[in-house]
Amino acid sequence: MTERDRLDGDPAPSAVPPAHGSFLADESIPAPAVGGGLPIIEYWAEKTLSLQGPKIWQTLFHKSACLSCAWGTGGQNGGFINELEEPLQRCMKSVQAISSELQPGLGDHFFDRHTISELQALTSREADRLGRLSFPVIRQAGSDHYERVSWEEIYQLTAAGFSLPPQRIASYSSGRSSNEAAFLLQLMVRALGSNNLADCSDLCHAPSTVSLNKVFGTGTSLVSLESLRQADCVVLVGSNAPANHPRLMNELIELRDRGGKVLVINPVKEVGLAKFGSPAHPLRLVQGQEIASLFLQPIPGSDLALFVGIQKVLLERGWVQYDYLKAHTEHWQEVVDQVAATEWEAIVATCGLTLTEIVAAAELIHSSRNVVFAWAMGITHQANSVDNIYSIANTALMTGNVGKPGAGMMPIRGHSNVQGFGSMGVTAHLKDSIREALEKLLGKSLKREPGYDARALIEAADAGEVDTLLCLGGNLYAANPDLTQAKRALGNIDTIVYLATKPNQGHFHGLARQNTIIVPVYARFENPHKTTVESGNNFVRLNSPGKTHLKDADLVTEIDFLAELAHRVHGEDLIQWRRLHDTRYVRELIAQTIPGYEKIGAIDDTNAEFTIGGRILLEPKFPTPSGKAAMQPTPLPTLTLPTLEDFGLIPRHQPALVLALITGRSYGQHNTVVYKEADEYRGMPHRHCILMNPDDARKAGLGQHQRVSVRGDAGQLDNIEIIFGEVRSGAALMFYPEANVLMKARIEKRAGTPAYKRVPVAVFLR
Ligand SMILES: Nc1nc2c(c(=O)[nH]1)N[C@H]1C(S)=C(S)[C@@H](COP(=O)(O)OP(=O)(O)OC[C@H]3O[C@@H](n4cnc5c(=O)[nH]c(N)nc54)[C@H](O)[C@@H]3O)O[C@H]1N2
Ligand SMILES: Nc1nc2c(c(=O)[nH]1)N[C@H]1C(S)=C(S)[C@@H](COP(=O)(O)OP(=O)(O)OC[C@H]3O[C@@H](n4cnc5c(=O)[nH]c(N)nc54)[C@H](O)[C@@H]3O)O[C@H]1N2
Ligand code: SF4
Ligand SMILES: [Mo]
Repeated sequence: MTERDRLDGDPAPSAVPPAHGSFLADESIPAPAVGGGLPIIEYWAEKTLSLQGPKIWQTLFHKSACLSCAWGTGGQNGGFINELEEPLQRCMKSVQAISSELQPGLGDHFFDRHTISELQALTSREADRLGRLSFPVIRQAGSDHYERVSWEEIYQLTAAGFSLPPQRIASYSSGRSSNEAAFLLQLMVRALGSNNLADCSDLCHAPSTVSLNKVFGTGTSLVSLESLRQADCVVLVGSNAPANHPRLMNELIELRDRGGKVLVINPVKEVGLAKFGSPAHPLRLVQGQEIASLFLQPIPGSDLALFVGIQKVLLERGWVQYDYLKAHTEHWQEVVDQVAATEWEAIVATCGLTLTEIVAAAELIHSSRNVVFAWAMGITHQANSVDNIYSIANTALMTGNVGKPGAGMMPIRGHSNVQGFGSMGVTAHLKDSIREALEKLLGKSLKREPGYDARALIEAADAGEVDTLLCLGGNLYAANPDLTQAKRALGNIDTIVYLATKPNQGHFHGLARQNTIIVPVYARFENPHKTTVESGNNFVRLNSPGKTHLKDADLVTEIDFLAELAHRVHGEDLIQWRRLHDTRYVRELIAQTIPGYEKIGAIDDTNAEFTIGGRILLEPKFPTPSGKAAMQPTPLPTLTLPTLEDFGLIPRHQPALVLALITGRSYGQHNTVVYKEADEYRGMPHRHCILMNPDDARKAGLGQHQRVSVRGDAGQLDNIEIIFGEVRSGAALMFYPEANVLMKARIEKRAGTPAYKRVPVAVFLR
């Protein structure tokens, strides 16, 4: 397939895992002793000195926020500057993301030459490497081809789909688009009478939003970058920041340099969390800097028990800050009583750590003045994730570590504008204050019942209850658990419209019953409109207009597409929808309706990026009804695993064992999009590996590099290579999205989020 091969010298990998035994032991890659390090510089050099190099540099210096993660580098002061205006803040992942958007466009006849059946055989990486989507296409029922289609036809079909009963229309979105597009999307959908605004955050940090709102009355990070700099301890739970938020590693290095401590909690001993070499500290790039002062490896899904254990130590040693609890919190007595009543045996048995380890963690927190508690998917991708975050909050409150500089709760957000989507009201559960402001704007009362979140959307579609779906970015198909169900569910929807920059597996597997339309859009740095995004640190970035490298491409901006669609479905009703092509006007509406966003109304004149008001808490006064933090009791989870028989296997019949599988990312992928097959940092040479504890494997009669089958409750993957790594006994790790065929996933009911970590699987030799 020449379109793929021409993109670079790498032969495209086969869609099928290599045959049994074809990876010899000597082809495996030893895991390095340091995360980050020289490979980062090598990657920079390789990319920026390549033919694409000048364009990459130009884009890196463009005044727009990094595409990749929500740490939020870049913006008006140039591509390399963070919100404290410090230079040289750009990591390798931003280069990966830019380089992928700078690919050439698909050839005019690409879809004539390749059937959808053929495209369905592509891996994630192969699909991404086809190149940029550069003209609109449609696939109609019964056809095995996408075909070029006119804009008029697209608008007519989409507007017809959005004129159906509002409960049967929905959107899904992913946090790469702008605040302006997000605001417009939700305004259009809500004005129709639908609250079905599913978003990738439903699969990600929704439990953080739910629990932070409940306890503190605000759903985002309580800590600014400036405040983080004043911490003398960071507790980092369930995050692989060296791969997923690399610039956060510089903060941890600097914290250690000023004598601070880092407590890492993760069942996998991620090498970069033990030791990290950062290009920002060139003298220590190769040998690395110690990150974790203490590294604890609990049983997957048991963090809550560890935090209750830490609280019990605080209680038993008289280290609880009762004055703080009495003055600034509610329900503290209930929480303290519950901790006192929880037996040590239950705590230790649940989290699998020793009392000595738990005491060491409590001592570390107690002996620090200002502690920031930071977490990511290891905490949120659990069936009890809301309780998990409550247990972190309780620990922070018992030690007086919320509402002062240098301390607080810091969810580490994923996509570069996922938090902005939430702020703009793209959510199935809208806050009353925003609904009321929107009602005033539209002069119409809006529906109050929550809509479908991402999982509910798939379930509803599976039940035949959705007619029309608009996807603003993302890959709803591959991001979901149980890909068989996801495909079937999407196939029940009459019309699906995908707005995207690049093709992904969802465009080939997530086909609608009647019409599947792909609308090619501009990436952030090439968008002719001025736009804004919001970082995980609550900082609003302004993106200058740009130009695309794609010659003769027929792209549309997300704003223009949504404004035109809104005009077609609403006419001149309610507001002047066509005026919304002007993003300055959209920002005026945002300033009127979104709390904390008042300053965005003037940003076109001032170019002043800003921190959103009311979110960073430097005093223990909380935006809850009582002004106090509402502590929540946290029941210990019961962590059991099914037996081999439950998976239909006969014990002792063949080498086999049941494990708690963690599914997550390699540093060479961005979510469902794979850039690089190997994960050198974990010693995993390709995507079809399972990282296992050597003792677990040996006890079951399995060896390193052996090929096994992995079976979950939804499906099975064969020919998976065992790689030994520093994973806690009883746990294992595989990559998503490939692993999403395996599980149905339990759902955290209060947040709708699937438990992608701690997935029960059987690993066996066929
Ligand atoms: N390079 C890169 N960067 C990204 C992304 C990407 O795909 N690639 N994606 C972006 C997005 S959308 C997100 S949400 C973030 C994700 O960022 P992370 O949350 O760091 O990503 P995950 O790979 O899901 O891994 C989470 C970590 O949790 C650990 N873990 C698993 N189970 C448990 C548990 O029970 N307890 C504890 N304490 N830890 C556990 C895993 O071992 C792993 O180290 O990254 C963002 N940035
Ligand atoms: N098993 C398992 N499953 C998981 C996870 C896990 O850890 N384990 N993580 C979950 C998490 S945290 C998340 S956030 C989801 C991610 O789910 P999604 O956000 O749905 O998926 P992405 O892979 O980030 O979407 C990538 C696509 O977005 C499109 N895109 C990129 N930039 C733009 C743009 O500017 N505009 C538009 N319109 N489109 C653009 C491109 O076409 C690209 O192919 O996956 C979830 N699924
Ligand atoms: S840390 Fe995140 S925002 Fe900063 S440059 Fe890297 S990927 Fe971009
Ligand atoms: Mo995410």
